[in-house]
Amino acid sequence: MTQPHPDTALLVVDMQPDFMEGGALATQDGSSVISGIRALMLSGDYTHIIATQDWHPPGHISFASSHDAKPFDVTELYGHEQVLWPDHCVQTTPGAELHPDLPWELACAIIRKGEDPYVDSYSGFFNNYNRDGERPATGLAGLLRDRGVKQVHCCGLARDYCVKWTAEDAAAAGFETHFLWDLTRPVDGMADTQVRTDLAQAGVTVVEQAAS
Ligand code: VGL
Ligand code: ZN
Repeated sequence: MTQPHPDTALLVVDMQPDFMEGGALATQDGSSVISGIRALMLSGDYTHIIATQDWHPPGHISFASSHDAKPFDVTELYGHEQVLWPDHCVQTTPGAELHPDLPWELACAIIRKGEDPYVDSYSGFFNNYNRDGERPATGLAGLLRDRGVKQVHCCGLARDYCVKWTAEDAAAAGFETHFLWDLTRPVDGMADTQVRTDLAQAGVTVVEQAAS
């Protein structure tokens, strides 16, 4: 792309130290996507750049420490599978900050998620299921529609959770959705094949190499 595309948005998901090397819930090599994402943000190709930020209160229901459980144990919550995570992205802690090496001044909005103490939230569009069997919206779909966005490009962390759920919800909401594979990193690299299958099923286009 050489011209900015007014109908395309870049969604930069959960680029926070807790998801990078040394962080509480590190992905594989998470910091290695910083330079490519910075380049995309600075490219001028995107009229709309939106960030998401995982932002949990202490004692969040997704934390193993809130249950009698070990990190990465899987349980059921409101009838759906829930992975129990190490404490991560606790509001106002350094690990929850948006990574300082990215140009956040170029983002037009930051969607915080996971603030409800009793509900997890992977996607930038909807929370995970709550006790009423609903997935409350964040308002991101409306924000994008109001700005005339038709296509979204998703990158960030983690490939197999928050970027995947965000991309699937974007496609379901009617946006033409690209998943910038090389600008994502997984919690579980063994899941890559399943992630590709799920994205294809959801109608998301995987772009192998966005960074140049
Ligand atoms: C994420 C697990 C828990 C993510 C957030 O950003 O992918 N994963 N919270
Ligand atoms: Zn989280």
